[in-house]
Amino acid sequence: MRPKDTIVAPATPPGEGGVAIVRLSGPDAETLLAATFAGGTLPAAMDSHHLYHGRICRPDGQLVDDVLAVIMRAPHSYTGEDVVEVHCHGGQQILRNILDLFLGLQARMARPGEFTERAFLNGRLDLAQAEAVAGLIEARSSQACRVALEQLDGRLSREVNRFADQMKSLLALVEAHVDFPDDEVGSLAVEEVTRQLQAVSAEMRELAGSFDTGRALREGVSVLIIGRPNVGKSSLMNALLGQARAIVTDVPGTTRDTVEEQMIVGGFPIRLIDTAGVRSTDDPIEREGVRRASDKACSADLVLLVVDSSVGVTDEDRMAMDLCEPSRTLAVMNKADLGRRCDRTLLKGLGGGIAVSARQGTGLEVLQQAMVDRLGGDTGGDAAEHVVLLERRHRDALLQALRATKTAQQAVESQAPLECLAFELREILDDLGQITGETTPDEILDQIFGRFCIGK
Ligand SMILES: Nc1nc2c(ncn2[C@@H]2O[C@H](COP(=O)(O)OP(=O)(O)O)[C@@H](O)[C@H]2O)c(=O)[nH]1
Ligand SMILES: [Mg+2]
Repeated sequence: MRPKDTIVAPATPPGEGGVAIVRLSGPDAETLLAATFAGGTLPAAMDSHHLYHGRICRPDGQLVDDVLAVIMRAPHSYTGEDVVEVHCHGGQQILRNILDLFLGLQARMARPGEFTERAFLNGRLDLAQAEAVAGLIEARSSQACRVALEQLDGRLSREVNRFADQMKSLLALVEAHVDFPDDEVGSLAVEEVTRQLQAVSAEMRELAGSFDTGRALREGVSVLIIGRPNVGKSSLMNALLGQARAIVTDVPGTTRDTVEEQMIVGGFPIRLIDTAGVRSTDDPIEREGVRRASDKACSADLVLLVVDSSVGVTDEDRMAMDLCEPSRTLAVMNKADLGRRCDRTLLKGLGGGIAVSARQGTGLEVLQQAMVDRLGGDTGGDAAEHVVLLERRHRDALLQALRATKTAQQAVESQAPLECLAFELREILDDLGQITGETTPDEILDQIFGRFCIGK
């Protein structure tokens, strides 16, 4: 299964930079460096994992670039094969010249994700860890980074392997009964089997549920700003973002559609969405905006209901309030600089009403903390203590395993032949193995690694 050819690709993104890195992996990596490198230390004499200064030259001796080169000899490299990295100047043409040079020798251009695929095939990483590499590269917030790093460190794999180990010992027990029904194995303790199946499915269900957090980390949590016109929704959005994105005017009804921006709060990526003011209106375009706002209020992870602190809660505010699900809503009393005429008891259950002034920038930190606390219930807190699934594929494999666990339980309860139970236990093992890559079909592997960037 070990690939025999040597692959090459840029490991740094396209564009200009101080340094670009060309990476080679495979049995000829060192030979290829030896054929092109001129310096004080020749590749054969280089220590593994040490950087050496020299020049990359064409076979006719023509200089290509002044570089640093490193050999990471098998098996102690990312791919488990001989890996060479050439650190050249970060220019597009230089990079192309060096790539062309290696391609003109025996190297082949790597497919996307092929380095990580080789690491997986050579047993350097399991599949969940390999996917974590992509998750880490894509991570856009500190929490997403942390979860991906833990997965790379094998936290998810250990958890999944623990479930698999339990199922394996159960299977061994059941198989012993199938093979030697009259032997000294003792009668299969039905209650014990049921207990173990229940325990493992409870844990698998919890892990599968953590995908909600993982998805929030990857895609961002949606926070919708809602309220009647002119209470300062767009101003609040701008104040939170610290930049003028949404249009702010004195004329009620300016923000006719929704405006979306990204920000990070408490390590969580947030998609902040400004909406048209909620009110009854005859203008069809504005009505459409209001309709979209109420649609979004239903699907948002968190709603910021803005009221005008200096005016108090009006009938139109109540219209907006009616669109909100209290457990996912925080009331914000904006324009606190103009005074406070708001009856806070009306905002009870909506976080009590947090006083801010979008204009003066006061109260924003308290609001951000309240947002984190609200989101933390099903995101932050979870992420810190438990394993979090980042991949829908992992969640689906767990759900599949859960279905097989249920069938296994039914087999036990209905006293079906033990072969049926053994069959379901093998199914569970197969499903769990999809996460770590033991049982993942080749075409799925191709899909997974195909999503990676070139050079990873
Ligand atoms: N005094 C004061 N005025 C504000 C504040 N926030 C917004 N405004 C003003 O209220 C008006 C409406 O603001 P805008 O953000 O467009 O409201 P929206 O219709 O809810 O999006 C503008 O004139 C803002 O300058 C605030 O905190 N204090
Ligand atoms: Mg607006």
